[in-house]
Amino acid sequence: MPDYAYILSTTDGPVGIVTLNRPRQLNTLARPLMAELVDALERHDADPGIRAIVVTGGPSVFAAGADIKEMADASAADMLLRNNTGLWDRAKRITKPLIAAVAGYALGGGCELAMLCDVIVAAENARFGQPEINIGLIPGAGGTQRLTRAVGKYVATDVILTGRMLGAEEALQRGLAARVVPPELIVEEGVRLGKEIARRAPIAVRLAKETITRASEGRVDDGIELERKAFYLLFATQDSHEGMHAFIDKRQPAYEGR
Ligand code: CO8
Repeated sequence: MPDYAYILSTTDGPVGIVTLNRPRQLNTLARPLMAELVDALERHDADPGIRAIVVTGGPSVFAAGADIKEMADASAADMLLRNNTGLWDRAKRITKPLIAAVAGYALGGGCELAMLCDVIVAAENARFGQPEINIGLIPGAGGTQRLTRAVGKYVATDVILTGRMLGAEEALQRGLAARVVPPELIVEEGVRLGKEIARRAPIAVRLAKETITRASEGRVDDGIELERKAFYLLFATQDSHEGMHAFIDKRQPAYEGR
């Protein structure tokens, strides 16, 4: 395994363990961290000795979301060109079961990372949320899609429009988390689940993951992905601002294709 700066990547028997390891920044998902995470996932995925992969931040914090400082001065075009979602797309192509072992905050992109996994084990101190609305944004890495499918439209709307957090018990009740354990046992429980899966026939496990993913995600998020990028990009055009101002000024817009 390469020498990573922001994560740790280890194994325990047939289970790969990737630990986000920037706790002082609450494991914010800055691009370099995401790049390392995806690299480690792909290496475990390619290793025939590995049958399941645990993604965790250890017993205190999972991840407080995308790095707001990295995004604060970005234009729509910057966001599009950075193509950070490309890293998320690569994570989605991992074929082995991903187990999110979540303790502490899993907010914004952190919650989205947990939901990109196939199963979520939560510590009693886990706090799930999509608080982007508080900074004038919406979830950008699948949160509107996956949270809605996990907990239903009405609870997801409550959570996404208010930014409120779900504790571990509520996450369990609502079907977001599959199990709850004390924080000090969170990694152990993730690995235990990984080993349980590892005893099953690998090809059956792989196909089960693929078919469950199809059931829960279908092809909808492909469309949403495209919509999001298109929406961002339009704010970088003169025509969208011309159109909005023309509407407000009650005049015909003069579009120039720029
Ligand atoms: N980005 C950058 N820095 C952060 C973030 C973040 N998301 N969260 C925390 N930090 C920093 C704080 O600025 C602080 O830094 P410093 O010590 O230098 O001042 C340090 O981490 C500790 O944070 P706090 O002092 O705030 O700790 P508290 O215990 O008081 O609060 C909270 C913890 C509640 C987690 C609080 O930090 C918070 O609300 N954080 C922001 C959470 C948030 O809004 N997350 C969503 C971000 S947007 C997003 O995730 C969009 C995903 C889209 C992905 C698209 C991919 C292309």
